[in-house]
Amino acid sequence: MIANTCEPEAVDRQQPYALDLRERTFKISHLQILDEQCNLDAEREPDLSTEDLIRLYRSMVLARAVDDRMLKLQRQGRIGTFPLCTGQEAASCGPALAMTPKDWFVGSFRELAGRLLRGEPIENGFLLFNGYEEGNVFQGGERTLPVSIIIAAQALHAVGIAYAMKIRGETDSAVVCFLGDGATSQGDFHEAMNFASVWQVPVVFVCANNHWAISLPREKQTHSQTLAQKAIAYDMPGIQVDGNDALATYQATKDALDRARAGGGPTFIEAVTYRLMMHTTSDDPSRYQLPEQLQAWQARDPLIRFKGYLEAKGIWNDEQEAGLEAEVRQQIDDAVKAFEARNDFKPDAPFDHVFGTKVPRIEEQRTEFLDHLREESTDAQ
Ligand SMILES: Cc1ncc(C[n+]2csc(CCOP(=O)(O)OP(=O)(O)O)c2C)c(N)n1
Ligand SMILES: [Mg+2]
Repeated sequence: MIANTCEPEAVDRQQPYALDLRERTFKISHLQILDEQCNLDAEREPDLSTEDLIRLYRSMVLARAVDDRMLKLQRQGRIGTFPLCTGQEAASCGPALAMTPKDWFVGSFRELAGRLLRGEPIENGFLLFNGYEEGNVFQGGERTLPVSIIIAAQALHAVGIAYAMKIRGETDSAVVCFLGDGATSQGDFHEAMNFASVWQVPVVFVCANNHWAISLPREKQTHSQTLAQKAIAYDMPGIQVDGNDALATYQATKDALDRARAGGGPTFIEAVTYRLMMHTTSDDPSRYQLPEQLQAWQARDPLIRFKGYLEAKGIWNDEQEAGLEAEVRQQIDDAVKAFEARNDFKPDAPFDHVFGTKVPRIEEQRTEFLDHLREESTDAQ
């Protein structure tokens, strides 16, 4: 039950005037369908086909394996620095499964699992984190926006797209905007939430509260007890889900998308999860993270519990697991091979995209940059 305090009756004229009258008159609901011991809330179990359930599991397993391989490649100097998604697979895969190809996927940089489920090729991640523009492009991905590195900027893009859809009268699609806990401290986030609500646009915010913004813990990010309650000030539903429970992230997003498409306006979902690895390969979490906290969250691993659920349903077994592992390994090997066979890297590509046409000042900078690279490589020889 969500009781918003923004109703006119929130103002109680009978109360004596006092600055410290801050009664908490709202409650935040929390959705969990499959807990960490694989106990299922059968009443809330989503009506998903075996095919969809396996697709969901497959994407989570694939993302975990891609993360692992990319980390090895990065340590060998074969790709650049990148953000890891291990532990957070359910927070993007459940929502991605709830979306149709007509919905817009507006992400940050930690939704590899959801992107793979949506059909993005594995190679894209290798390309993107090695400076190739093409890492953001894929066949059928016209409604998947590029990875946003600028924290919370994508929330404005999401609301802008949703506003355009409302003006065009598109009622068969909506926007899902992914962001992190740290993003809720950015001005862009609040502007996006405000306009989403004022314009009542079809957008669903999925905020992965992974407890960290690099090394800053969630407790130092905001004084609010939950991130979900931030929605109350904008008069939109704000709920919390177990972000490691793929059934819950799927169901909450599906409900919010149905509501958005029916003209019900925006929703904010806080998916409570945990970043099990480093922020990016440039980070060392052992400098700031308590080992006990990490261990507690390892036990809540989204993959382990989902596999247990599939097994209990009788639609998954050890043989299928071994087959999936081999298939995933092969897929990743092929993607690495294809990526490493490329020799078309264009270091000055960013200069192509500053303006639509060539501008003399930018071209001067391009020449200067390429000269500098040449000098550096001559020095190195
Ligand atoms: C506007 C902006 N400020 C700072 C940064 C540097 N930065 C990169 S990731 C990050 C933390 C983001 O935390 P959160 O939103 O919780 O996402 P997470 O990394 O945990 O997925 C910061 C501060 C940035 N990319 N953009
Ligand atoms: Mg975070």
